This record gives sequence, structure tokens and C-alpha cells, in this order.
Amino acid sequence: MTDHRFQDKRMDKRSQVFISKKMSYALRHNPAKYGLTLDKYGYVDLHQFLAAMNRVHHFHPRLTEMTIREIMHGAKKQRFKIKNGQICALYGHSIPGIIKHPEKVPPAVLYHGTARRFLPSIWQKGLLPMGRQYVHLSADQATARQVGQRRDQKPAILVVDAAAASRDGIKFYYANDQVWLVDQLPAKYLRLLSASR
Ligand code: HQG
Repeated sequence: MTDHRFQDKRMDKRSQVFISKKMSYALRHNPAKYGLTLDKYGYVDLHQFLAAMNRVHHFHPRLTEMTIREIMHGAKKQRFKIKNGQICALYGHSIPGIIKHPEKVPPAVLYHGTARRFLPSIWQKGLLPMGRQYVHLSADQATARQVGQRRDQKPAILVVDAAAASRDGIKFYYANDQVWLVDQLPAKYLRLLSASR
């Protein structure tokens, strides 16, 4: 019986993913739909956020800070941050009005996982933010592979010479230990690690 009750209290993975996607949508792409305005760092008051999420999605049981913390704790990726009673998405924004991230000296090498079909354009134009505010880079190859696999079973992994780019004045922004951001990145700082393994 104890086991049963314990299971009932735990949210299933599908609900966690569902809520997490709605949170990403609100905090990265469309806060206005929720009547929310993000500050320049992407933060919004947590209570306002919870009220807005519950108003729009009618979550049962109601979404609470505890649930959000549970989702954040259980996720492989650190997508959100709660600080001083506020919440933000750490990366991924597409809203107009650029979100500021802390500028930081990057590790010497970063990675970018992408679809093989994008390579000709990337070699020509470099990495561009496309639909988002920034280009997203990964701290390690495994993460880059996972990112690329969203679009290609055998993704291309690009090695980014972050040391050289940084020396040349390109600014790097820190999102979390796995995700770094840049405004864009010329192809001369990129080389292919593997295209079709
Ligand atoms: C590609 C997920 C053609 C770029 C992930 C990428 C990440 C170009 C796509 C985060 C190009 C943009 C972001 C060019 C770049 N020509 N294609 N010149 N420059 N591209 O989704 O990095 O699970 O905006 O290679 O894990 O894939 O949502 O960026 O394939 O951390 O938390 O254009 O989103 O995190 O795609 O992914 P995206 P991304 P979450």
C-alpha cells in the first residue's frame, strides 16, 4: 500500500515532459500568450508564472513550485533556473528583444551537433541562430550528438575552435554547464568531427 501511494504521488514522465514543454514555450517563445513579460535576463516572477500557467493550461493538480522543482530535478538538461522568487529559461529563446546571458570565457573547444543536410549552408554562412536568438553550442561531443539527433539519426558533429574565436573577439555566453551561446560563428572556426558514423 505504501508503494502504491508513493507511486500515486510521483508524476509520470509523460506529464513531466508535457509540463516542461509548456514551460519552455512560455519562457522561451511566447510569454505574451500567458500575459507575462520577461525582464532583460529572461526572468519572470515565479508566482505570476504559476498563476499564468494554471490559468492557460488548467493543470490538474495545479502546477506548483514543488512540481516545477521536481521536473527540473528529474530532467537530464538544466533548462530552467529559479532564483530570488523568479524563474527563467536558461537558453533557447526566440522572442523579440534579446535576452542577456552572462558573458564568459569559453572552454578551448566546444561542439555543435547538426543535421548532415545543413552542412553545405553552414560551410558557406557559418553557424547562424536561425529561429532562435543565439547559436547553441555543446560542452561535449555526447551532448552535441544528442542535439543533432533531433534532426538526423547520424548527425554531423562540428568541433568549434572556441579559443581562437574568443581571441578574435567573438563573445561567448554561458547558459549552463552543457550549453554555450554565441551570436553567430564564421565557418573558419568549425571543423567536422564525424558526419556519418
Ligand atoms: C542549424 C535543444 C543551415 C543548426 C537542444 C541547427 C539545444 C544552420 C538548426 C537547443 C545554419 C537550428 C538548441 C546555417 C545553423 N545553415 N542550418 N548557416 N546555422 N544551422 O533548434 O542548436 O531540448 O534552433 O545546426 O538540445 O539544434 O529544447 O538549435 O540544426 O540545446 O531544451 O539550424 O535546443 O534543447 O536549430 O538546439 P535550433 P539547436 P531543448
